Amino acid sequence: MIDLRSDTVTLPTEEMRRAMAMAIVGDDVYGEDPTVNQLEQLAASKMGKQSGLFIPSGTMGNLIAFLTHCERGDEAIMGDQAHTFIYEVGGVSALGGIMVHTVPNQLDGTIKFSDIQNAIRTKDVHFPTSKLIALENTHNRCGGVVIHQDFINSVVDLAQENGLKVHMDGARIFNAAIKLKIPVQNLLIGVDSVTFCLSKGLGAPVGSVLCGEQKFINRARRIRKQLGGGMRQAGILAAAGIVALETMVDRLAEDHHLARKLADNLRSFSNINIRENSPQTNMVFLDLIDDYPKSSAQIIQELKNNGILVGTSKNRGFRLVTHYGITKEDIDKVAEVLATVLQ
Ligand code: TLP
Repeated sequence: MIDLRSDTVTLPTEEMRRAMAMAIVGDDVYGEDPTVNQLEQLAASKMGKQSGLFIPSGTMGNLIAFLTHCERGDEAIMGDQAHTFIYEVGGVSALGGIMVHTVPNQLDGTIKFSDIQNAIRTKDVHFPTSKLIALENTHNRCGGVVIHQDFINSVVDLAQENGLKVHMDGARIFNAAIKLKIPVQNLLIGVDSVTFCLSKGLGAPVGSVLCGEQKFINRARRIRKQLGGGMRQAGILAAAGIVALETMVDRLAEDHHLARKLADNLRSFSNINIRENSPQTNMVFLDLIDDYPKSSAQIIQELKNNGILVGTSKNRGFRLVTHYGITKEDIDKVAEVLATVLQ
């Protein structure tokens, strides 16, 4: 199968498997797993933060960040296309009693400055307290688009002026940094916390790291335990994460190149439109034109019959994600099969 549903489907490299087999481990709930400690330090230094915390998933990383920044009844501001709003099962509200205050995401993944400004509550006995602004980079639903430093800086300034914190859902922040050809920490200046994923384009089998100031991470560690996310000999997993950070970041450029190639191959097809802003990184979004007779479910099935898996997006759209394990030949085959299926 050529699996373009997500970069979450990547399989660990040989080097990761060897590192996992050889990892020196201990009980991480006691802080005694040297490999986890090494991963957390490495991750924090790459993000330009004081400390890191190894977490089973990106979803739990975002949840822990929200629970650490906010108390019950506090409000978190985020885009209406944010992963934290749409794809995290309402966890921050269900488990944290946190109010989600959405503002429209623009097509480029940003949010209008005035919309954020207007969403911040004044002090009034009737209102919830605004505590947090959450951003996402790259922005998944907006097309895997890159959020630039100037926008992030302006949000950080606004947050600081109003006593709010900023959390970055940086599940794919390395894709953004590679695309912009800048150190990842430049995208996180003044940002209070960031979650990034080891188990997407970086290819590790499991895990994300939450980074921030030491005091924040100390509190986050307690919340991870409260949620049942305290892992024991987790160095087996962290070992793959270290290999991911050391060997898999630069190659993300290949995924971006293949996504661009795929989009270029499909651009002349008359039954689909490549979505505006796509692809900037490793995601190609496309939509069936309105009067095309086949349903998206039908297309997905026909592609599957030909050994190709793609994801759905919105009503009549698809998401095709390039990643480690996808080759130039695969991309050519996808274009060839789509040409037949879309006739
Ligand atoms: N996203 C998944 C699905 O949940 C949609 C995917 O296939 O893209 N933040 C962002 C921006 C993400 O895209 C994801 C995963 C997460 C957080 C959550 O990561 P995990 O899957 O580790 O919980």
